Amino acid sequence: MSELKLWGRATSSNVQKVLWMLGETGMDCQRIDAGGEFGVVNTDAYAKLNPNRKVPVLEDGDLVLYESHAILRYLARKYRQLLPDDPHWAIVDQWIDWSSTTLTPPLIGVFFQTVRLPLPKRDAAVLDAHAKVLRGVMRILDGRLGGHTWLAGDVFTLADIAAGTLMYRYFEMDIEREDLADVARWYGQLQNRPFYRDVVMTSYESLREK
Ligand SMILES: N[C@@H](CCC(=O)N[C@@H](CS)C(=O)NCC(=O)O)C(=O)O
Repeated sequence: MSELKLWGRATSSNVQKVLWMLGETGMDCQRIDAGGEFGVVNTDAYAKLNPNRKVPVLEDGDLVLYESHAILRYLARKYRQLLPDDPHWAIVDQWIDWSSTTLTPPLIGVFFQTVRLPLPKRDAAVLDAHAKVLRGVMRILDGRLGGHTWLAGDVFTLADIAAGTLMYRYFEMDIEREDLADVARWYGQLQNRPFYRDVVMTSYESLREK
């Protein structure tokens, strides 16, 4: 097995998803700081790896891959980890896509309006709009977890990594949160996983723009 190389700063939630998976599965990987305060993404060499100039990027031998969820799926399929047997992987895929399309936009929208942007750049109307959407989305998550131990069913999978990584930001942000018992129970389960604590539950203070 060639050495895995992961480009991306450890404060990026999308990098954290990959680091969490690597930790859960005991895969070795060399991480190289890139993005944010580290730059690198603006170089021509990096654009060849990812023309979007975003992190993470995974290199596995000749393979260069970007998009955090594509990286999770690649590692899971290649190394047969954290993905249940057919046809249940479709449910995992469903919740990974749901995380990208439905959970991430309002949650990161609220994160920008309450953490990342400096006060003069914040907009109360934008915050309200994102917060309103997020409330509905979190109820959907709670409904799903009401009938299932983990997001895709009885076992921990990539779906928990994709959606669960964002829960640290959700629960740490200074916002009103509804009482969602099953989301709270699931978040407790995530916090019991050592790599969640090591990789995801880390300070994001350096992300506050001055
Ligand atoms: N859909 C992409 C999003 C990648 C993305 O937006 N990454 C952010 C960090 S979370 C980034 O690279 N921001 C610019 C930077 O850090 O310089 C993925 O899942 O990998």
